[in-house]
Amino acid sequence: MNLGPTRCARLDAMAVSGRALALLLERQGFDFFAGVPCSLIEDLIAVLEAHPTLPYIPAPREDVAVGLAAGAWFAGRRPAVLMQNSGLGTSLNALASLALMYGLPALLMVTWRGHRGKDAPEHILTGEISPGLLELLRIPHRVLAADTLEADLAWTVETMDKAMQPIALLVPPDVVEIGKAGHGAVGRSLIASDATTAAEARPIGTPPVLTPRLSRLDAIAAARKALGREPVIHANGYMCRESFSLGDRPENFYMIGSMGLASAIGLGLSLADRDTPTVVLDGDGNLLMNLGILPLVAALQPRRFVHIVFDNEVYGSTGSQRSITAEIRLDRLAEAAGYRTVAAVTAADAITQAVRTALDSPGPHFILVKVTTAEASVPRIPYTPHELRDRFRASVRA
Ligand SMILES: Cc1ncc(C[n+]2csc(CCOP(=O)(O)OP(=O)(O)O)c2C)c(N)n1
Repeated sequence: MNLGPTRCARLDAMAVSGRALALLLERQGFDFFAGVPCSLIEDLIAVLEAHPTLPYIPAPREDVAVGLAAGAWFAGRRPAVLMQNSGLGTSLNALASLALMYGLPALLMVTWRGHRGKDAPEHILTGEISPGLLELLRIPHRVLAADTLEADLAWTVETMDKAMQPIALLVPPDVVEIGKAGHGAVGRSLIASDATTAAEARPIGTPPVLTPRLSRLDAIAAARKALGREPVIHANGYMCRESFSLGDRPENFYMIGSMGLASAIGLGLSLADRDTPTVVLDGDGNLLMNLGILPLVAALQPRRFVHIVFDNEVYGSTGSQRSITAEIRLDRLAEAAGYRTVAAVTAADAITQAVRTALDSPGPHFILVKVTTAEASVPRIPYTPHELRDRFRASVRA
């Protein structure tokens, strides 16, 4: 196989293919991968997802990936954690008080969104401070480049073994090809090698798998049919853009960062103003990142809280890497946590009806909407973060 840099069609820059990078990582002895996806390394993850021997575990949060890597290292593996630089924030404590404190070697492959100040608003500050964060943590790091790839990886292995701690490689855009590799199965090599697969292990009485019928765009349209002037918090990713394309309203708060926190914002709003119905449009990846919200909602019982999760079983916004929701039912978790009502729907009429019923009755309500992985081609939200803040607050307080 040619391991040299190849031409990247989408970025028109010299870049290494995901396959070549996976091979180099394998040659350096990396044999355990965990992370939360970023589109900058979607091809690498796609190769790992389908790889027969290199397990990739789709972690719900980056700090969980750091924990998984620690466990794998104890078992004799050489682990790598794949994360976007936004995940440095999410995993700061796991890095400081686990990986660094105990001295647990791992490669941190950190994609560098906001590189040189050119990116969407949510990446600018984090992009600027990413090397500084690694310096503050005293994590040795290099910026990965396609033409020094082998040397960079060799340095990483040597340094992590010598220093006995995590070592980071910052991956700017244009270094790894994107959009060429297809996606495989969830952690096939680890999970499928077990005697029992997660699907086979389902307890008797678990409801059948839900078959999605609608795209998320159509499902959002069906949900929105039931809405009046309720505030709606949208989870980050393409969901915002799709909802925006269906018709903008000041009562829509579009999150363009802070993955996982749409439900927390909605809960805060609902607790501060218990009479106004609050709707959260969440994603499966977003909810998995903050699963603790389910018992919190259940414990606090906000009566007008409507939590709708569009579950496409993938991290669609970063290249459709599989999440774990093909294996587990989020509505079952919400039910077990103690939401007052729980529904699971797939058809347009049923979605509209479920939202209507939820808005008209005491909650908290949880509505799981299984959708296909189809993604509409929709424009970016044109507002600045401050504009979004001001118009939303004004609409809530009106
Ligand atoms: C802490 C953190 N890690 C990773 C990302 C990159 N990221 C942005 S959107 C997204 C996927 C969200 O998945 P989901 O909620 O299932 O929505 P979908 O994209 O499928 O609509 C990811 C991984 C991020 N923004 N923040």
